Amino acid sequence: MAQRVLVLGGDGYLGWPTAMAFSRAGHRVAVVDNFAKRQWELELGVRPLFAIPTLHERIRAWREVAENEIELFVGDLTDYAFVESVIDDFRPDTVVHYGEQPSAPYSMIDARHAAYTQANNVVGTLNLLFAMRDVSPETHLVKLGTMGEYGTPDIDIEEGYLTVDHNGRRHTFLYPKTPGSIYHLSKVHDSHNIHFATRIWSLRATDLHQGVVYGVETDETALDPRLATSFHYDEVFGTALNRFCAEAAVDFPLTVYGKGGQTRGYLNIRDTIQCVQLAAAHPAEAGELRVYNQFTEQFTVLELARRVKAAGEHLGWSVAMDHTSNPRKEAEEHYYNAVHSKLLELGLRPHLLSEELIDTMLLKIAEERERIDRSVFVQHVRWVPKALEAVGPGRATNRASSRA
Ligand code: USQ
Repeated sequence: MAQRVLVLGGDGYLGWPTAMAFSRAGHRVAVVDNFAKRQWELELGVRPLFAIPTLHERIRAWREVAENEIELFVGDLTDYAFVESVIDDFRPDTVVHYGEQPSAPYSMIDARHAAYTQANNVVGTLNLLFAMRDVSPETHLVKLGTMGEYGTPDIDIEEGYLTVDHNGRRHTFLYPKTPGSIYHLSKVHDSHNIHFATRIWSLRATDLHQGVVYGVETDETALDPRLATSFHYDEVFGTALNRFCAEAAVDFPLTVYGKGGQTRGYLNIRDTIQCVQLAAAHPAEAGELRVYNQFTEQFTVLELARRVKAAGEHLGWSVAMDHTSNPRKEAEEHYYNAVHSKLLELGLRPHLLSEELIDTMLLKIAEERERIDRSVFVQHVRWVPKALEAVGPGRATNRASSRA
């Protein structure tokens, strides 16, 4: 059934392809963006691999190519009046919420970037929840959360909830979270706020705990170069496999952080779109927060790098691999077993990572080789500043006692 779908963050890597896919499937679509991502790119001196026209131009190109309209609201989700007016005007059946600062490294640059990330993400989502409560309580929120909310606990990761037996009694809680960055923490805060809004105001929500996304293309971006998605390969906005492919394309040693045993869930950008469409087509009940673990396969970063190296060599390229010192503080060898069955039960048909798929990515990226800036593969954002690493964990205490 055709829905009114509002995509927050409609100018982004996932938001734009999602908006086109819903539009092509016959839904009425509007996008919201404040172009903050374009500002962060200017701030850090990075740009997407493919030249990305303005959102207004992309919408015009979509009208021309697909003969479909995508409506546009320009504004900031941290401005409550703006959010309320958009919800009131458009009255969405589904809100797909990607409108957040998505990078872990960006959130770890310094106190200002950490505070910005959490304020932007948490307040934006909070405003949305209040606007839904007051204006459109039947709207289904499809929120992009992250697998990184769980961290890497030494037990199996369930799909959102964990039942605990304690002193002879039993209760089901949101699965405990041990996130690894200030950005991932912002998603944890969102999850708790959304849980609250479903429990107290009977809103309906699906929190998609998404793994690391890779890919350069979807059915819709492939229709016209002006519809390309905003693909990043730099240290701050690029994700692991996308970076490795761009590095291979310019003979830059693949940047495996530390031992490379870090295991995460991964999925193709085409599957992100499928998952979001499945969630929208099967809305949550009033008062329900569903959590779906949204990924299709688990890999260590070393396995990914080896696969990219093999695919590159198959194309006749020389591909080196480098175990660089890990700029992050994270387990480099750990147990990881995350359940991910609910989206498969809804009908997800995964596009798995094959050598052919990596070849296709490598060739598509290589077409834009001239635009790749090698200097942004390493941008030196560290989870623990070098000075602190040198002094060790006693530093805070020493400082406090010397002040006392
Ligand atoms: N890594 C490398 N080399 C690189 C880049 C990353 O070894 O050049 C490692 C990281 O240390 C980490 C793993 O690869 O262990 C994944 O890192 P990533 O940068 O691909 O992904 P991450 O920072 O976790 O964040 C990305 C998205 C974020 C999303 C998240 C899903 O930027 O928006 O929430 O993936 S998840 O990882 O499941 O939390």
